[in-house]
Amino acid sequence: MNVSNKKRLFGLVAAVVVGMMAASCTDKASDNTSGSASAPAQAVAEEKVLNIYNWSDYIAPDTIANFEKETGIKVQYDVFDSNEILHAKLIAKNTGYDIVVPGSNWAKLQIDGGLFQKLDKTKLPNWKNLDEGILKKMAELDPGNTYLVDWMWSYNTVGINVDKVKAALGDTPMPDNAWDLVFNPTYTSKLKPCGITFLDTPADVFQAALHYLGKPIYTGTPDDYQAAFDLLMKVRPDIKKFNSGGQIDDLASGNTCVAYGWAGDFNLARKRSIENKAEQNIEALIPKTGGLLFMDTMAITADAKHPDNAHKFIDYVMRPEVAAANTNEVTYLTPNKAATAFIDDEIKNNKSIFLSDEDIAKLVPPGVEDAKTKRNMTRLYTKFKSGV
Ligand code: N2P
Repeated sequence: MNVSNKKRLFGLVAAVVVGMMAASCTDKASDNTSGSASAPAQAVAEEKVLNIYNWSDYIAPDTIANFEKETGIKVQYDVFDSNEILHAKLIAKNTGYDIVVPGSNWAKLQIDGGLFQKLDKTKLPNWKNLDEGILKKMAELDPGNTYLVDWMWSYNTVGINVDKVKAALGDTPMPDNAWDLVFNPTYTSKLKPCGITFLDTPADVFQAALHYLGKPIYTGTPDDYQAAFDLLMKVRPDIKKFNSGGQIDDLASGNTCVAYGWAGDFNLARKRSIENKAEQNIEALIPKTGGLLFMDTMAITADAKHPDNAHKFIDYVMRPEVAAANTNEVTYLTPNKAATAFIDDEIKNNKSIFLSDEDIAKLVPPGVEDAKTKRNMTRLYTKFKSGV
């Protein structure tokens, strides 16, 4: 991503902040400085253990092994598939995890809830490799870049198996707006036989449906959610399943032909399909009305037992070669400017990963629903999924 691309992305991300300020959180902010890695009580050496909770399929296969070999720290690396799952664990406290990777919008709520501890920058010499523009925009969510380091970023969109979709549509041409493939019954009814999947979270599904309806995706207006629900119910009979992390394998094996999900996972499905000789022609589409931007961020939990090891890992990930290896493996973008030189040309030339300025300008920035809206969304989502 060139510098001007980044500037435009950051312009969008800036808009997030306004939504953040209005966001509510169930937990009250608390003084967590006693748990801070910069607190003097760090004299006792930590046991050589680190517990990480990250999204599935989001790291190169040797990233953890190389860290363990180099440091002697044993890493327990667990995965999740939705911000909702991570958030529920965090607010219940005592997660047992040292590092977690929430979306930036959810992370803002979690910072306000006192669920994270401050980063100790003196333990992060590779901080210098991060892109200044990203840091600046992240600082609008996290003043002074106090708690968060971006892991990777991408956008929610529609992914397809090109050949299967063309065959299923027959004489019907591909729609001008890719979102039609998952929200317009004219298309979904034809695509049903080859398999449509949706992400399995209320927020992801309602945000996309609201966007398709031309509404702000963080509206708190009940009528808007009702309209989104009505839209979703029209395509419900055509949806084969709701899965998030599982979309990669379903697309890669040809089990499904259309998915509403994460652009990086669609490019990863294509890669995996080629590796497995399944040769499915999978593409992440860039809707003309824009995809939904997200940034996933590393944070150290307030009650982390191994904050020093957590800093070691975060600093290790900020090495250009390590950050680039992760991007080369999973096709999501790194905020590490120095990593660009190590990113494969195939990734750099893929327009659905390294977006054009025009496509970046169209990305819809993340925000947060208030607690009442979240409850309403969850209620409607449950009805939508059960189809009644
Ligand atoms: C990793 C997907 C993470 C994207 N496979 C959603 N935050």
